Amino acid sequence: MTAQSVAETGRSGEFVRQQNAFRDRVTVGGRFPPEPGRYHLIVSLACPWAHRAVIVRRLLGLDDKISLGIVDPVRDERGWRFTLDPGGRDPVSGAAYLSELYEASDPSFSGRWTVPTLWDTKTRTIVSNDYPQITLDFSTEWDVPSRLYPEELRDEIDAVNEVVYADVNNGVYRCGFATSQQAYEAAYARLWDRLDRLSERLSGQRYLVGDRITEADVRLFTTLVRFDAVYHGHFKCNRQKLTELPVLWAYARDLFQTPGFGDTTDFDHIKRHYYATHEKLNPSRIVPVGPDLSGWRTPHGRA
Ligand SMILES: N[C@@H](CCC(=O)N[C@@H](CS)C(=O)NCC(=O)O)C(=O)O
Repeated sequence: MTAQSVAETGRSGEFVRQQNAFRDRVTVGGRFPPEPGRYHLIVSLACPWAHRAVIVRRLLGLDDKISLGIVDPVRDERGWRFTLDPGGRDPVSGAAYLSELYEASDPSFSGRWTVPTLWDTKTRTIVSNDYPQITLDFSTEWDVPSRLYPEELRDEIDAVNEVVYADVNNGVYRCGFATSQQAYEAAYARLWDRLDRLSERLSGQRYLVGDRITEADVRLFTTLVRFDAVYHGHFKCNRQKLTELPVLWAYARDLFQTPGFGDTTDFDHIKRHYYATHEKLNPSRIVPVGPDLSGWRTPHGRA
């Protein structure tokens, strides 16, 4: 276990997520104004927090305004690598490792080099790795016809996001990274109680808030789409599979078929990342062949 992962475990064995280090924002009139072609969004397609930003960028039609950098799903001891790019370097920033961009932005930085990272090509610095704010700013600060975070629904979206984050998005990590039976069982109970409540909520409505897709659906989706492939087994979230939860399965598949969701989901990256990266949970690094993911397959999907 590295010093970094020790720092992420609380006294009774519960997983404690670190704070995000770069918290500037792209804002109208701010130090980093929204300018097409200026910013580079660096993601791992495996990572649920980064996947949010990829989906929102696509849903808002920001693809041609904000470029996308994709890292190798498997990190080495120096972190995320641009091995998928020609010559092993990100063509926009020139980096071989994401850590180089953290170092260039703050030579004294000593935290984790995380995705998503929003890089400013003009000042050659990281604007943000603050994933919850990155997607909200895409919706509100760029000139896009957006209904993902409409003012009249913000309170409700924020309230749903808060519990979905605590119990589901981060809840699966709290199950997987618990280092005591008690911490694991507490996280497991919270996760399943919340999934049951979300099933109930979605049994009477197509989307989480209002009558169209919002930021809240994007955030729930990124955990649900990874559920059977990694969280059910690798993180021991195994009361049921998503495919055994009729309401959530139908909801997730409905979203998967919507352009921006299924077409940004990469099950190969997801599986290779989780099983090969968390050495403590899976020392052999063997990536399981199953489960059968063909239930997701759609004309838009990459499954
Ligand atoms: N920045 C947040 C969320 C983003 C995040 O956790 N990204 C993961 C991938 S899913 C990452 O980049 N991890 C790199 C590391 O832990 O070294 C955090 O640190 O908790």
